[in-house]
Amino acid sequence: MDKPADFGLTELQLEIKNLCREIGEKKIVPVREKYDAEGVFPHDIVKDFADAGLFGLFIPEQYGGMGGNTMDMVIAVEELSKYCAGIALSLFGTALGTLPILLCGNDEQKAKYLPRIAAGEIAAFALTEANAGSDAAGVATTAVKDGDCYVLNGTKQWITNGGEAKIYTVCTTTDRAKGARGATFFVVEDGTPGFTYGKKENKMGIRASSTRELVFQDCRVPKENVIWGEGRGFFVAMKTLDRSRPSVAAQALGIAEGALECAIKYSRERHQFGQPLNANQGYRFMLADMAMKVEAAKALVYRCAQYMDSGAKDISKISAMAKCYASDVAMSVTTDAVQALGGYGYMKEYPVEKMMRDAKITQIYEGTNQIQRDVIGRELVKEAAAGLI
Ligand code: COS
Repeated sequence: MDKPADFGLTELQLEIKNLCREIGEKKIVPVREKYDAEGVFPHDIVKDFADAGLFGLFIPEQYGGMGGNTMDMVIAVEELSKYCAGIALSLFGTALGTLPILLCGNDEQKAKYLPRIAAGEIAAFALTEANAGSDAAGVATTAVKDGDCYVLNGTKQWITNGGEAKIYTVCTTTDRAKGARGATFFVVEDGTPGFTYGKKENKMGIRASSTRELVFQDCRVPKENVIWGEGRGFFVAMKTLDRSRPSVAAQALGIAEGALECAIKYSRERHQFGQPLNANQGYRFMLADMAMKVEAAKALVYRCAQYMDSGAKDISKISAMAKCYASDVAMSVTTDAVQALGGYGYMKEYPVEKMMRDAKITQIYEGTNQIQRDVIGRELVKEAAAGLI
């Protein structure tokens, strides 16, 4: 079912895959049910990720990482998400929090923060607020210049790795009247006076991941922590999301593959009417539909990663396509996997009900799938206007 060689993966990528499989089977599977039930952040497994060098996957070698190749990250996230999408999120939520520094930070910021992250320090990306989610330019957290600092006031909502991260990249507005052109990104470290944590969310899925409010009350942040410059925050966010969405796509793909594998195994074991379930043509049709969707999603997600790694700049459309398609597939395949296991699928003794709950968020976060379709549509219109279609 899983033939990585078909996609021309390098030796290193196959090694990453095997390493993640080993961590998944030995470390994640024994705890995933408990962490999901109790909503426990996986500190022990994050340490395993760090010891295995996985936090270096998205960091260039000069800052202590392994290179920062999108395909390497996709392989790792896909494999880990087969076992637990919530635990895998601690890793690529950190990549998301790192991307503003990586893509738009200056040399000093990169030298200061990237080696720490490569060594296993958790990072988080803070864009969303009560009234700014899909409307990324609607951010109301203010940053007002005061001498050598900016003073931040406001609340960020639903922040992945919130409360667990040491390094936060935070979108504010320095001039609300300017909308998208008034947004400014900062690096804010855990422990900065005036920066505290608010409500921890009780979620449907990805329950081993921490999702929490960040509260800024007269929080003074040095001007050196501005990323890319005042008024460029919206562009920092857009560039970041274009780069990070393939990880959500890989998470969704991994969830779907995990669910399909579970359904196929179950269909051999469970007997009804004197034969295994998979002896029924109607049942096989369902498995076939699931497998086709997974294969198509995999081709798109890998194509997206390879396109990004080719150095291409026009990545918004393919990134949105991969995220949108793979997450729709994850929702559909996990729902069918629950159906394929029947009553057992609905019970917690099999992992497919968790996979179905975990899949749902992939259609929502890092831009809802309605936003992804909007991004794809806008790019098509632009391409047509430029005579490319
Ligand atoms: N890369 C670089 N620049 C981009 C860009 C991208 N991917 N997308 C938009 N821009 C630029 C536009 O070209 C425009 O620049 P000009 O003013 O020079 O023309 C500027 O940014 C504003 O763009 P636009 O007018 O399209 O902004 P909108 O407010 O209409 O929003 C969407 C555009 C919907 C695409 C944006 O708000 C978005 O991505 N929303 C979803 C955010 C999200 O994912 N939230 C989830 C929580 S974060 S985990």
